[in-house]
Amino acid sequence: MKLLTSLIALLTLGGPLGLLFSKATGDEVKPAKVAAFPGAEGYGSVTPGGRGGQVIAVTNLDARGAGSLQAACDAKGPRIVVFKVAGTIDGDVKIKNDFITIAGQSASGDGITIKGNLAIDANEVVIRYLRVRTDHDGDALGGRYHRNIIVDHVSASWSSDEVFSLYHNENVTIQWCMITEACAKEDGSHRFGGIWGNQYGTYHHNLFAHNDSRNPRWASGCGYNDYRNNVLFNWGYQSCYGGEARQKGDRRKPPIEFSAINMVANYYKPGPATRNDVKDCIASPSSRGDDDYGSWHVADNYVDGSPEVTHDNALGVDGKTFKTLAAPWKAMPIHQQSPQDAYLAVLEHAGCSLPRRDSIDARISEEVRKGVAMHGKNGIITTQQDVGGWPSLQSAAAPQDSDGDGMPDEWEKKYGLDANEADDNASDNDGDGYTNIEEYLNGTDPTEFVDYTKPENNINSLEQSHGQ
Ligand SMILES: [Ca+2]
Ligand SMILES: [Ca+2]
Ligand SMILES: [Ca+2]
Ligand SMILES: [Ca+2]
Repeated sequence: MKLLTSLIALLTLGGPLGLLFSKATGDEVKPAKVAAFPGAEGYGSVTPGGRGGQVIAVTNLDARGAGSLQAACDAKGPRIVVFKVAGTIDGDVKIKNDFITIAGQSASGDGITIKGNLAIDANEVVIRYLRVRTDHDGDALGGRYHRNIIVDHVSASWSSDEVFSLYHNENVTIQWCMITEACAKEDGSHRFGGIWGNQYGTYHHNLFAHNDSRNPRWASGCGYNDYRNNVLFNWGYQSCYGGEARQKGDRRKPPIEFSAINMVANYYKPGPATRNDVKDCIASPSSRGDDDYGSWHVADNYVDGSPEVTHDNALGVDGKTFKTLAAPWKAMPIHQQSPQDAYLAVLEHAGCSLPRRDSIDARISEEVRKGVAMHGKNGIITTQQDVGGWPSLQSAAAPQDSDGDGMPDEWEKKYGLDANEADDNASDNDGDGYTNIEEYLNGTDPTEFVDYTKPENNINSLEQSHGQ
């Protein structure tokens, strides 16, 4: 065990300012000076997204064509996508080009929902404050074989497979997301939360609710993954499993042939759909043979209704087909809370909470709080209509932005920028690492230098009460 721990320490060249060595590509990945945005934590926070690039406004809810979200995704080069509309986009969205920031928090009214799938098929991706509620087959949100991706405050629901799968990528963070209400295939199977597991992955303050299984399923050969302060409510027949050492037919070069998984300080709350025999199961590590065991560190998790497992998490890890990591592998730190504090913060803030939550997320967070399920069979649904389908979202006028640089007139005037010149959005007037447009999107002051490399300053500036 000591040898393994030392090996992991050697391989983990982490830390926000450290160099990450990308084993799959042989490239050195130099993290950006500051995190993707204030409050971005873990391995995906190294990406600059669309920083310094053009600002593209989404001006309609069309599935494609000029002014659509898809057109903004199709543009090449670094780009920051802002929204001048709110409502539901009826169609799939695919990100194929690298270096993009999608800032859903810039929408007015009730914000943005994609009624379809969102595919991440690119590197250097920042996605914030968006909903993906799919209306057809496949995962609501998915992506594989890419690098440097952070998904923050995204609500994903419904699907015929997994709701939200992001695995076999490198340097990924999934934080403050809601992964809920997997629907069924016609045969009633595959009401799944998600497949997660990336070579260096951070997952914190997410909510899984009303999914039969895969909450999450750790991918085979998923590499180093750190899962903390997440909340799981009302799983059906299985909570979390997977994490085998190897993926058969692994397409990564070279393949990743181990899984090292920290699951620490998460909050488990069984609900009315949770089968009796899995109510106190934190995870069931999987293996396809004696040489296929993953390594797991499971500690400090709270299991509602089971003081025994809460006291001794080992009792909540099923089976013998895994190795125990006596200590967690040394991951990039997050602002970690107790499971109880994380539970409260997640219920208040997770998902697409800006510009405001929709009725689906508001209902689900109340169901979690009360420990009830109002729809489907004990909360496990078959179709979107079981929960009333897509809520109608109110739009509202976007603030006046005369020069079209993404920063409203009023805001530019307040901070001494030029509301009639569009060349001032990509500069960093106070030299703190965030460009002026980012300061607008992050709700920070473009004239005030803040040292964001200090962990105490790396907090979400849009929702102060994250309990951090
Ligand atoms: Ca402007
Ligand atoms: Ca301007
Ligand atoms: Ca700045
Ligand atoms: Ca600033």
